[in-house]
Amino acid sequence: MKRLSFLALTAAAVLVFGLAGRVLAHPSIDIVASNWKFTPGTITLHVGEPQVLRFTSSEGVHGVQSDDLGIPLTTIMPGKFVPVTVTPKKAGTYVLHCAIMCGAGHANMKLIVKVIQ
Ligand SMILES: [Cu+2]
Repeated sequence: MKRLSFLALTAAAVLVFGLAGRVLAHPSIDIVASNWKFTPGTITLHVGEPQVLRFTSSEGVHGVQSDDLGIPLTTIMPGKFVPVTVTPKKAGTYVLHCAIMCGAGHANMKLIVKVIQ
């Protein structure tokens, strides 16, 4: 009996925290911009699964934007994280170029987003 209630409690806890986790905190990926790259430079997302991208900068002001992925123009600055929630609709490889002119390496600064099923 004791063992059964322990199991029931564990199952309830897993259910509650599992649901809360899904609702309150989508999985997140930290992405650090610098002169002139994103780290990591490639991320992988899944179709239909919300994901929080937390952007920050270790050097300079940069930006991201993607109409295809529903990412509004987002300024990335040192000292703070900017969360952007993305729910990809279509599989594919999306190349996000830095959206804010940031200097000599700006044209080559990109984040590759792979979306898979
Ligand atoms: Cu730039």
